[in-house]
Amino acid sequence: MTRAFIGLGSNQGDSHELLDRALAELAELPRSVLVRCSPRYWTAPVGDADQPEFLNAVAELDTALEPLELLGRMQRIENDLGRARDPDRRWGPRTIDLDLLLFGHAVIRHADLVVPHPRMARRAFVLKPLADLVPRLEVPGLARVVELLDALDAGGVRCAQPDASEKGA
Ligand code: A4P
Ligand code: MG
Repeated sequence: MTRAFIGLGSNQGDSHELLDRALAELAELPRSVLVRCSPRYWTAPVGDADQPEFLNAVAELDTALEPLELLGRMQRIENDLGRARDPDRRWGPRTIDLDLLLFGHAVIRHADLVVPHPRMARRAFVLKPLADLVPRLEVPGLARVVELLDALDAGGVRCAQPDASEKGA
């Protein structure tokens, strides 16, 4: 089994519900075990600022799937959950986005899959939830998760655990 980390993001529809459904589908993947999920965070949009905040989290999955097979399964989950792609707006709003952040210690440079995820080191919305799970994990070729996070401004990232105060707001 290889330990993989998957970033989840949503800023369209009921984002908590969509993350719940994505996690339920990850838990059903063959030859895989969904180990745990990080806390969730509301995060300021990165790349294309003119869109709603995202709900972000990171899931830890033990899997015997090959990386490209896992990516294909993740893309099917995105499609199941109503992901529509706008070719003119690469970083625009989405119901659900699943990114393969890390796949064990693998470094993958394939036309359809780059791991570690090429933009993760500069994204607090990825590194904050990842640091909640594995702060001392070494990102291949870079540094420890917590070291990468410390180098960023994490101001646009706030805890979003669904609790009484949020529901009553
Ligand atoms: N691909 C290559 N490597 C990977 C990988 N490690 N994981 C390829 C997933 N996919 C990978 O992805 C485009 C192509 O990337 C795929 O065909 C796959 O073969 P996509 O999911 O279709 O498109 P996308 O997600 O819209 O594009 P991209 O460039 O992956 O965007 P990002 O980097 O995922 O950024 N701001 C906040 N606050 N929170 C967010 O979650 N997300 C984005 C999307 C922008 N801004 C955000 C957030
Ligand atoms: Mg993506």
